[in-house]
Amino acid sequence: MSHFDEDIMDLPTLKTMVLVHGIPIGAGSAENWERVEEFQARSDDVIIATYPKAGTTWVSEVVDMIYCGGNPEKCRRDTIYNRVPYLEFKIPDMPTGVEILKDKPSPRLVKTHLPIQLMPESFWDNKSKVIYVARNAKDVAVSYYFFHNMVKAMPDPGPWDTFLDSYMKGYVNYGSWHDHVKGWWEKRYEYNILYLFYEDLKEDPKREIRKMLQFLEIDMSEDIIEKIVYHTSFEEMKNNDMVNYKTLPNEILDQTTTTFMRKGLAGDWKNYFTVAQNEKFDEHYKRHMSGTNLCFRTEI
Ligand code: PPS
Repeated sequence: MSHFDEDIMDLPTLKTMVLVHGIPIGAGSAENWERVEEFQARSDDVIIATYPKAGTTWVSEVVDMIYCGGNPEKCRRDTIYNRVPYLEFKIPDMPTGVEILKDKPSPRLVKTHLPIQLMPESFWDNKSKVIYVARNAKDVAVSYYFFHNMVKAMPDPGPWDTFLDSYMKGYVNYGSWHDHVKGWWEKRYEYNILYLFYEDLKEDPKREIRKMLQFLEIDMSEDIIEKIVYHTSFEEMKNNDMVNYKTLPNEILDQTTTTFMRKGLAGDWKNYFTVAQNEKFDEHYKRHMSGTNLCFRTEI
C-alpha cells in the first residue's frame, strides 16, 4: 500500500490536493474530513464505491432504477448527483455531500471514491451494503485523463504521457488505482461488499443487474430488468440530462470538447497507449498486482 509523503505534493497532478492519511484527496474534501469521518451511516444505506471513472454513474443509475421499480420517470425526478450524493464532496458555495445525505430519507444511495481504509467506520458498524465497481486500469487512465481536462477544479493533467506516468505512481486524486482495487477486494468477505467489474456489465448487463438484485434482496420481473438494461445503456444515458452532468455549468464541468459520457467502451485505451507506454504499463502493473488473485479484462 502506497503512503505518500508531503514531498510529492508539489507535482502538477497533485495541485489542489491534500494528503489525508497518506492519500491525495481534493482540498475541499480534506478540509471537511472530520465530518466525513464522523458520518452516521444507516443499516439500509447502499454505497456505490469506485476508483474514479470506473462506472460510478452507470451503477448509480442502475441502483436508483432498482429502487424506483424500473420506472424511468421516477429516476428523472432529479440529477444523479442529488439522487446519489457524493459522500466526501465539498466545493465552495454548495452543500457538502454529508449535508445533503443527512436529510435524505432511507434508503439512501451514497456515492464515494474513498479507498477502503478511509471509509467512515459507521458504515461497517451498521453493516451497510456496498457495491464496489472496478474497471481495468488502462481504460480508467484514459477516462481520468479526459476528465481532468473537463473539470475546472482538477489539476491540469499536462500531456498524456506525463499524466499516465503520474497515474501509474498514484500521484492523482484518490491515489493509486492498484491499492484501491486491491484494498476493496481483500475486504469483500469481511464486510457487506458486492464486487463488480465494468467489463462484466458491458458484456452482460442483465446478469450483473441480477447480482445486484440478489445482493439487495429485491425481487424483480424479467420485464422490469430488461427495462433497466435499456434505460441504463450508454446511448440512453448519454442523452439523459439527469445523468450526463449537462446540468452543471461549463465553469464547473466543461463538456465542450469531450463529454462526461465519452465513449463508454472496454478497450478504448488501445486508441491512446503507444506500444512503449503499454509495455512500461504492463511491467509496472505486474509488479503492483503480484500476490493478488484479482484479475481484470482490458477488452471484451
Ligand atoms: S466519476 O466522475 O468518477 O463519477 O465517473 P464514472 O461515472 O465512474 O465513470 C465515467 C465513465 O463511465 C462511462 N459510462 C458508461 N459506460 C457504459 N455504459 C454506461 N451506461 C455508462 N455510463 C457512464 C463514461 O462514459 C465514462 O467512461 P469513458 O471511458 O470516459 O467513456
